[in-house]
This record gives sequence, C-alpha cells and structure tokens, in this order.
Amino acid sequence: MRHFTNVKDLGNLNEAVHEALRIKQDRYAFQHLGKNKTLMMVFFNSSLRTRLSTQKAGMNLGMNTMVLDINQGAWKLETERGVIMDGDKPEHILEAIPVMGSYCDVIGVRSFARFEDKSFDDQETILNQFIQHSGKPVFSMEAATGHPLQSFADLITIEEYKKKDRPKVVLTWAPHPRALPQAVPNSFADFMNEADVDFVITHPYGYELNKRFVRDAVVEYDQMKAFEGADFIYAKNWAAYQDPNYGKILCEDRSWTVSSKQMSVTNDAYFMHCLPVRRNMIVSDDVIESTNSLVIPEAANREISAQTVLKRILESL
Ligand code: AN0
Ligand code: CP
Repeated sequence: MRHFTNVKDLGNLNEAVHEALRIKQDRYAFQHLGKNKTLMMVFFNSSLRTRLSTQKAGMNLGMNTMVLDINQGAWKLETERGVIMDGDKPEHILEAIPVMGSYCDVIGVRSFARFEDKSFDDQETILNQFIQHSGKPVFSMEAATGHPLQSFADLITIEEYKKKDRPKVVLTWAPHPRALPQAVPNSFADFMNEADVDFVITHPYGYELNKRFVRDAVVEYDQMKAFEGADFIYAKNWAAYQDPNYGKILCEDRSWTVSSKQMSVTNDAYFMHCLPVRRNMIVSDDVIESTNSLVIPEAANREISAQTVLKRILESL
C-alpha cells in the first residue's frame, strides 16, 4: 500500500481485519520494519486519539515519530495557488509540503472540511496536495471527506464484539451545538457497505450524506424504527451536506439524543462513538456508561488500525 485515504486502499477488507487482529496479538513483532524510518504527523486540527494512537502505532513498529501542529508554532499556510501573498500567511503550502516530505518517510495528515467551499472539500484539496507534492506515502488522519483509520478501528471492534455472523448496524445522527464534518459518517458508511453487516442510516430530513458513501444503504428517517433489532448503534453528529445547506445546522431536536428509550428497542445493542463526544447532546450519561458502551475499546483499536496501515505502507517502501 502506498497511500491510505479510503477503504479501497485496504483491498480485501476481511483480510485486513484479520491482519489487524493478528497484530493486536503481538504488536511488537514488526519492529524491524520501522527501523530508521521517520513518521511525520501533520495536524491542521485538534486531536487526542489520532495523535496518540498513531504515534504509538509508529513506535510499535520501531519508527521515529515527529508531530507538527500547523496552528501552534508553524507559519500560517496559504493553500490557494495564484494568491498575492500580502496578507497574514507567510508561507505557501506548495513549499511547506515538499520541505516536510524531505524530513520523513511517511506522512499522516489531518485536515478537516472547512465548509467554505464545497468543491475544495469534496476534492480533498489539502490531502491531495500532500500526495502530489511530498514525494512520500501519505495517509489520512481525517481529511475533508473521510476518516478511514477511525472506521477501520470501528470495524475491528464490531468483529470482536459481534454475536452473530451478520449483525444489524445502525448509524444515527444526533444533535450537537456546532457544525461538524461528514468525514466520520462518510467513512463509516463506506466501510459498512463493504462489510458483512445489515447497514441502516437514520437522520432527520436534510442530513442526507453524499451518495458516493451511502451507496445502497437503507436510509430510515424514523430513528426508533431504525433502532429496532439493532446489534450496534453508531452515533455521530454531522452538518448538512446537500446544497444549499452545506455545512449548516438544520435540526436541534434533542429527541434524537441516544438514550435508554431508543436503546430499549434494540437487540441489547452495543453503543459506539468515535469520540470526542458531548454527553447528553449525542448520548445520555447512562448509555455511554453502560456495559454495552464500546467507546473505550473502539478508541483503543485506533492503535491497531493505524499500525496495520503503517505496517502495510512500510512493507511497500
Ligand atoms: C471531529 C469530527 O466530527 O469530524 C473529529 C471526530 C473524530 N469532531 C469534532 O470536531 C468535535
Ligand atoms: N476519534 C478521533 O479521531 O479522535 P481525535 O479527534 O481525538 O483524534
């Protein structure tokens, strides 16, 4: 694998999950792969899990790791070509990227959707600039349209906890005070559509995701109906995607907050969320604290998904 930006880069998904589970059994078995190799992680946005789990994954593989927070101490970057740079941004991303590439062997990039220009986000302009100009393998640590390391960890977690061969998995929208990207639900849909699960998406009208990710998934606008018989509930907020409301909040209805009321119609479902999560907006205290909550094992599996991806990239160097 050279770059990792979406589910397709993993090839056979079942094989990838089983490789991840083998790595989890002995995560220090591949230290030789990363010897004298440098991982650079570049963050345009905040992170707790991605930063720590990816750094840990690199260390498990024997890599040296470096982290750059663009907004804390680096020069502000201009990202549009052709701009007369007489404003507040002293450096252009088209120089910064090859410079960063010259110091490392693999680059991880976190660059969320900005919600300023839909096509800039949809085309993954920043991530693709890294792919084009760094000269190094690039992997997404959540870009404008996807968060595949998260969804890969989610799928590993579902594989570990499922009680039947083909569980029912429900992705539900939930309320949030700020407009959040579609990256997590997009990638989750992308992975679930390829996995051996019955997949249902539920959200209020107006929150339809990009068809490219929804594909043939069932979309059910009645949240209670969607939850019936579910084995896994995956909650997430996202802002509207469809024009003319791209990046806007359309619904603040707290009846969508996942609580014991919704969970009671499921098949004793597990609760999942990528974190960070706002309690009593997305999910009630009792549901996230229940024994059916998988949020911590899910976050722990971020180390494993990252290590599987880094291992495959290192093997291709
Ligand atoms: C981000 C998002 O919704 O994409 C990161 C989630 C992993 N969440 C927030 O900004 C709160
Ligand atoms: N789930 C996740 O990616 O968390 P961070 O934003 O803290 O990295």
